Amino acid sequence: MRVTALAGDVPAALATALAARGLDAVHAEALAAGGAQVALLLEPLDEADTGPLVREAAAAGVDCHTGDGWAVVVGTLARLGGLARSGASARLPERLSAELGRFLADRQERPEAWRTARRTIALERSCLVGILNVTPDSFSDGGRHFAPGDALAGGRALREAGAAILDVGGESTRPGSAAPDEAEELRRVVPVVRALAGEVGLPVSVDTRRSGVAAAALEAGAEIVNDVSGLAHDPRMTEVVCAAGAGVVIMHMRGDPATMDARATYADAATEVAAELAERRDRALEAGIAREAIVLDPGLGFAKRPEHNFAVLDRLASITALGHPVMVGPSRKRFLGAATGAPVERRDAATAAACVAARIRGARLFRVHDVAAAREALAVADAMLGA
Ligand code: HH2
Repeated sequence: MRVTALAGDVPAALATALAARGLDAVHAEALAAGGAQVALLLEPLDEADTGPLVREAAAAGVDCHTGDGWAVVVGTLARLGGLARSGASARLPERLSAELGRFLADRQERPEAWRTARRTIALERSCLVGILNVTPDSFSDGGRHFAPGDALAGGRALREAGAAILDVGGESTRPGSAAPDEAEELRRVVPVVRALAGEVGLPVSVDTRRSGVAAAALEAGAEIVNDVSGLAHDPRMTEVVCAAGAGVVIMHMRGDPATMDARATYADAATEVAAELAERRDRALEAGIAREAIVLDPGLGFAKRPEHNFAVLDRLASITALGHPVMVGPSRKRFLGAATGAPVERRDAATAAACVAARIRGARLFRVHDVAAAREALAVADAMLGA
């Protein structure tokens, strides 16, 4: 007899091994899905809930580690599903089983598409989002597309390079930057959005924290709002997104670009970022934004030091488990310079590498300056992942 390891971290490995040995494909996939090992952190937890949780987890064959106000449960999806049962056969107090059940149901979502105000964007393959900053001061491409004619040429070049979405921003959000006033942001963004939406033929996203700018851009033909504040900056933003049926990127940040660096303190960056993003997502859903319209983004470089960005990238599963497509924006950022020593104008290879790492960890959308380089690297990852 020979022992061969199955690739435990690759969902297809067990299903393929079983199917290759004669099990029918549906049965093999169901067994592989149910057999996947999952670890979940439950917090904050009432003291009164700890006893039943420990007891019922043991009965369900799920490992349970508890501490002051928290628990970690580790088990197969099938066993965790049993633990989360509600109704007459419930094992846990209702408030625990309901939340656990909801989380496991979301986790099963495999979002392969993104609904915007004008279409549905397929996400079976990596989707490249080309950056068009119409700002005089963006950290890597400031000033380049400031005039509308230049922006249009820039948009066409991004399309030729393989971009599927164009992201137009009129405010630099580099650390410590000051925001332009709203009239100035509108002047920069709206004519460019109108020209791109009319003439380039790709979906246009507007990168703004202001509802007034978002509304004007949507009116001018944009169909996605990319809000780096995660809908927290402007209380009217959610309403504007809802009214237009726009796609929305909810990104993680703490504070604002002027203050965020001081708030880059985490005991465990990956779980804290995921929990804070989940809270923002929940608010968006409660306010009526459609589930299929929401993309989540960990906000690389926003209120994060290099080690936090790498931890978040490596543990992107904490965010993909929320059941939405995930976007990442590593392009030319400082944390890549920290790893490579390269200055901002020589970070496109590192950007492509970060995109591939994120793709392997489950990201589907990649916001980059150099679309051609990232696209080529991601084509290899897509082929490997069977997309
Ligand atoms: N990063 C920047 C701006 N917008 N949006 C999303 N969803 N994700 C990101 O990571 C992200 C973003 C910052 O990068 P850039 O636009 O290149 O620079 P600046 O803010 O200086 O214009």
